[in-house]
Amino acid sequence: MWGVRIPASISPEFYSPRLSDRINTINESLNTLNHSTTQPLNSMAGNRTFTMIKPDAVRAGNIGNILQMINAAGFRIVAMKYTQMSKARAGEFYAVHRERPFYGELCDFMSSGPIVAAILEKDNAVVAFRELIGATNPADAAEGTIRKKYATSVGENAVHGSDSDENAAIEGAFHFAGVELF
Ligand code: DAT
Ligand code: MG
Repeated sequence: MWGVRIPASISPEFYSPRLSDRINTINESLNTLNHSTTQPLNSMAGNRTFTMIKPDAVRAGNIGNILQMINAAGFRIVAMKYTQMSKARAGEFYAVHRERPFYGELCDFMSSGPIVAAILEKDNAVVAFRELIGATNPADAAEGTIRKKYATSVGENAVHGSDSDENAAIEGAFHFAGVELF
């Protein structure tokens, strides 16, 4: 185990609020570090991706169907949560698209209801998952893909999938703390 944790039993009022924040940050970092040292070494080797089951698919009752396809395709669930992004959080998540004409619509839609966020593991996860979800526009998506089956339009396209190992790591960390990964 790394470091000496500062016990929560010591009343936070004892410290200044700033110091108390610093202590929380340090304790969280230690949790993450301790947890990350228990992860398999190959967890760094490009075998993880990040996904969201988007609000349209949740509203349509397709969480179970989509998880079944993900499972059948051989992905292991590393982390998962049912949550909702505020418009500001959705804007942050999709900041790379901020100059695109559909950015406002995208942020409204992605914050319009709950999503399922997950980190998935499989060899070559990013590419394998992009294959499983299909093209952005369901009209162009191959037969048997998640978007072909469950997306209704280019904007409301049922699922997100990271487009690179680097973005998978950034997007996973956006939604999950190290201690939530298994
Ligand atoms: P993908 O989700 O396949 O990686 P992207 O990164 O180009 O696609 O775009 C992110 C999301 O933005 C996409 O899933 C849905 C929305 N979007 C993309 N192009 C759009 C368009 N032409 N009109 C409306 N929404 C669009
Ligand atoms: Mg993308």
